[in-house]
Amino acid sequence: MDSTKADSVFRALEKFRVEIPSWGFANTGTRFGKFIQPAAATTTEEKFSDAGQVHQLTGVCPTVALHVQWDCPDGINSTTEIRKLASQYRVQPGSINPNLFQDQCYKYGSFGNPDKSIRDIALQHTKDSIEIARRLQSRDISMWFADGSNYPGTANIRQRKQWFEENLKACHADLSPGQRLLVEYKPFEPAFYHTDIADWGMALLLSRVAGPQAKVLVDTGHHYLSQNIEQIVTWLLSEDMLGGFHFNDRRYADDDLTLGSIDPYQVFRIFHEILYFEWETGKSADIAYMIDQSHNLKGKIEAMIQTVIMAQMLFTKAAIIDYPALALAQQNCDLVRAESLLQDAFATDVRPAIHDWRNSKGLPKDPLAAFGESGYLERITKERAARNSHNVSSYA
Ligand code: RM4
Ligand code: MN
Ligand code: MN
Repeated sequence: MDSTKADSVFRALEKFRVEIPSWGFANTGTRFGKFIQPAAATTTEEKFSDAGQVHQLTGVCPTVALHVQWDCPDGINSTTEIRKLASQYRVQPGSINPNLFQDQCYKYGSFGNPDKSIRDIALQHTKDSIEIARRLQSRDISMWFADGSNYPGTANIRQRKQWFEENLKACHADLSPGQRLLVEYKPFEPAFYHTDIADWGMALLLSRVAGPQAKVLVDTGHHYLSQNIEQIVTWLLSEDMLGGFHFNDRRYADDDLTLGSIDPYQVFRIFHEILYFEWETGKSADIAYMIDQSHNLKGKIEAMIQTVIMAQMLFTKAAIIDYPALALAQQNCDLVRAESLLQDAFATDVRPAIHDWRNSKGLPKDPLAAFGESGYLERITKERAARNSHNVSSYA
């Protein structure tokens, strides 16, 4: 790799940060059951500790996403404890995720529930989550809804849309000036006939109705298989409506596999569109990169580190695309040249430059190997094995 490209890799790594999810360290499973890992985190403290390890070894994960129900058992009152954990483990609270799907009252939906008293409970929980975010100085409140229906004719879809609009507007009114409401979409699961926010268009419309601080969140696993995700990304960028990502990979549905494990070129194409936008417009895209994956069988911390390494690799590969040449090739309809510019960048081995960057930051050249040698896994396995030997009931 020539030195100009190596410089581009360095510059890209300087600005690339990715948030890791607390629930990625917990025992999770499939709808058929859970396989317990002896080293998995069960308390919020353990999740912070594990996230701190990932950040210490990679240097690029300074924040951890929290799910209110799983990580803030005392609601707003949990924030004192969380602040303590954040300073102890040197990783800050990141996006706050209200949980509008696990309580029994949400059996028939949250914001879309025909029962107003349930919609109000969901609204109050979201307002509490906004307050939690405020106290933790978290910018983003990430809204994912399990709302939907399983059989044709069973839900008034139009009416539910209106209820969503009302509640989202009410949430938006509660935001502090710097905060954002991120609206995530998902085409199916857990509902199998309709989902209230099924795609990016619905998320976009609802965000616009909610207010200017609402943006769309793209979870890479939340699309039909042949969907062109990077096109969605470019459209949202051009509308200034792309707020964040939940990165993961999948082969079939919302598989939540480690990033780039199935289709690294897909992630590269997404990064390419973002960086191309920045190059062309001179604006920097204000996007929260977050990981949303759950590892049933892979070691939790190793899987997270693996994803972070992969994300850095794919981001830097995109960062070395020759954009002036690409713009010219596109203008001239020079198809092979244009496509080759992407393919050449993707085929470039960026790892030596990434190693140099890590070296320059005093970080281990190979974070996975460093983790293996650290003894951390052996220690937590001993400490946590007994508690993990009996099943845990909450999802994460
Ligand atoms: C959903 C969605 C949300 C995540 C939950 C746990 O499928 O991806 O972002 O918070 O899972
Ligand atoms: Mn998600
Ligand atoms: Mn998901």
